[in-house]
Amino acid sequence: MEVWRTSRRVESGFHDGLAYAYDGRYLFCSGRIRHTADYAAATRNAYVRAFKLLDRLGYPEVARVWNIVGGITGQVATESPADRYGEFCQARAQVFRQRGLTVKDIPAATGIGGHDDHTTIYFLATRSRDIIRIENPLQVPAYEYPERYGPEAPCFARATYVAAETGSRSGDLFISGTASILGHLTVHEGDVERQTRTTLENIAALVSGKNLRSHGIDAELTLRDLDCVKVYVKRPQDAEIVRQICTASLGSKSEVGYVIADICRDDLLVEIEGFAS
Ligand code: 3HB
Repeated sequence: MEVWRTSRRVESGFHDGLAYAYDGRYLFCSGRIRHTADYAAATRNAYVRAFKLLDRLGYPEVARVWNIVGGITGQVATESPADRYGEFCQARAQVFRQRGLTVKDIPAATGIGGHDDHTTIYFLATRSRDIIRIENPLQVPAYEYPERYGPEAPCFARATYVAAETGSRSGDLFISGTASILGHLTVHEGDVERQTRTTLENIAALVSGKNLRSHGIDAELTLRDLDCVKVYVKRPQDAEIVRQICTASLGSKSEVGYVIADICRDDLLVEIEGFAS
């Protein structure tokens, strides 16, 4: 479950099957997609409803999305060659295209396995138009992945930066779910320790001063600056070693949650996301 806290006054409600809350800077909303026969249509419908809500409440820029997909690597229908994640990616890309989003407008995201027969979506959107999409020098942008991973490449940025409002100190950096992928290839198949280290190295490169400056952001971060970290571990028996590696790399005050979940590629054993401000 995603929980985001704010010290500002919050208004909340329900609309068109979505729960929402907003604080003047961010709007958070969530919805659930039942895995009915036409999964792609149900996914498109939920994304369209979420965007309508963002527009209606005046938070049109989506900065960060979580997609918790039950049976993420399982088959959807016997006649479909794509797995559920592949179908999800197709449906999402269609809605993004319809909305006119280009790769310069897409959110940071997580797409991860869930434990029931639903897909749960969470959107964090903002009124600010001052959002920068960040890519990782060590990875091919996900939206350029070759077709062998699925009929439609996953539409998300490696991170997004929402600039500070005037008067406040720094902006907010949302880091997408990151895994042991170099270029577009999974590396260290079957080796959870090396996958965890590569994942952390990927995030370190993403938030480095060199990479942030190349995207026009005057900031320099390390793994120790991350907060609201979530570590998704595929096999329960790997959780302890993953925790040890993460604890040694992350800041001692960072909030870190560990979750057992399937990852979107069968050969990935761990995925890590985070936030910094
Ligand atoms: C996604 O498709 O939104 C996604 C999937 C991941 C990691 C990050 C984002 O495995």
